[in-house]
Amino acid sequence: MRKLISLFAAVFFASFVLLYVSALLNKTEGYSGKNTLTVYNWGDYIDPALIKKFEKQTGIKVIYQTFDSNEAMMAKIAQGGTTFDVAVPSEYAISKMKEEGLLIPLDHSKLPNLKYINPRFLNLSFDPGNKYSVPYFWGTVGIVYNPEMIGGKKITSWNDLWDKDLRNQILLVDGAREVIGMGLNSLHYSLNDTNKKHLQEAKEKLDRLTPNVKAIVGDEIKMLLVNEEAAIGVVWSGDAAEIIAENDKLDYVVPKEGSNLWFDNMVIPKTAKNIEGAHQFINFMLDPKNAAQNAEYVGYSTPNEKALDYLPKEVTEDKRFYPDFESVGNLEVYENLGKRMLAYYNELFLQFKMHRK
Ligand code: N2P
Repeated sequence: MRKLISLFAAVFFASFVLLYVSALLNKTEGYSGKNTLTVYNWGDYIDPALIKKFEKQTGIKVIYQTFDSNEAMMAKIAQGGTTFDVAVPSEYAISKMKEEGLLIPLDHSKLPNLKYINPRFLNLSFDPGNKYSVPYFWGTVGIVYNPEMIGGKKITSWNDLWDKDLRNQILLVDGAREVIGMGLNSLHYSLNDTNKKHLQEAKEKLDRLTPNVKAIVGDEIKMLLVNEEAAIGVVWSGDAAEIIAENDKLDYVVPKEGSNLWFDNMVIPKTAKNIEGAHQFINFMLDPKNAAQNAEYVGYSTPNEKALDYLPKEVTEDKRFYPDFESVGNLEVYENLGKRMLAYYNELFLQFKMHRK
C-alpha cells in the first residue's frame, strides 16, 4: 500500500513539473537557443532558398515569422512574450524602437560584409553610425498602373487617382503611413505633418477617394494587379517591380507632388536569445551573392553595391527602381513623429477603413 502511495505521489509531482515546464515554454513562444534563430520579417521579403542555405552553412535552425506593418511588428516586440533574434523595421520604426529601448547594439566586428553596402545607405539620421541597424532593402512608394485598363491614360500625380472614371479601380497597400501620406501629399503637405487640421483634411480627402478604391490589401496586391483585377495599385516600389516582371503592361510612377523614400534595415531586438546567431544571419544576408539572389527573388532594390554586379543590367539600370539620389529630391523619409502622433495616424487610417464599409 505504501509503495502505491509513493508511486501516486511521484506521478502527481511529475505531472506538476511537466505542467510548469510547458507553461514556461508557452510564455516564450519561439525558443531560440544556441541552435535556433527566430527571424521576424515582412511577408514575401526573402528567398526561402537563402534560409535553407544559412541553415546548412551554420547548423542553426531558422524559425521564420512574418508581419505586414511596422506597427504590428513593434507592438509584438514591445509586448516581449516572443523571442525574436532578428527583425527588419523601417527607419522611423528603428528610431522609435531605439527610443523605447527595444534594440541591442550591433557588434560591427562580426559584420565584415557591411563593407559592401553603398555608403549612401549608411549613417542615416535614424541611426547614426549604424549602431543598431544595417540596410536590407530600400525603395519608394508610388503608383503601379495598367494604361490599357484605363483608356490609355497616363498617371503622373496622386491627384489623378480622384478621377471619376477610375471607379473601383484602385487597390491600396494596407499601411497607415502610406495611405495617410498619400492624402497629405495630394494636398502638398509633408508626409511628416503633425498639424491635426492638415491631417483631418487629408483624411476627408481620402474619404472622397472611396468610390475608386476597390480594396485595401496586403501582399496579395501583387497577384491581383498581375491578374488585372484592378487597374491601379498604390504600392512599395519593389512590389511594383515584381508585378511588372510578371505583367509588362503595367508601369510604375512616383507621383510628382512627392512621395516616400524608405529604408528597411536588419536589427537585433531586445527579445533576442541567440545574439551570436543573429550576427551570423545579418552578415550572411550582407554577402553580395546572397543579397543579389534575395533582390532577384523578391524584386526589391538592394543597397549592397557589390551585389549589383550579380544582377541583370536591365534591373539595376531601371531608374524607376534604382533612381539616382539626386533625382529623389522631392521624396521624404518618414520621421518618428512620437508615440502619440503615430497613434493618431493609425487612428485616422482606421477611420478611413471604416468609412468604406
Ligand atoms: C514586402 C514589404 C516591403 C516593406 N512585402 C516596405 N517597407
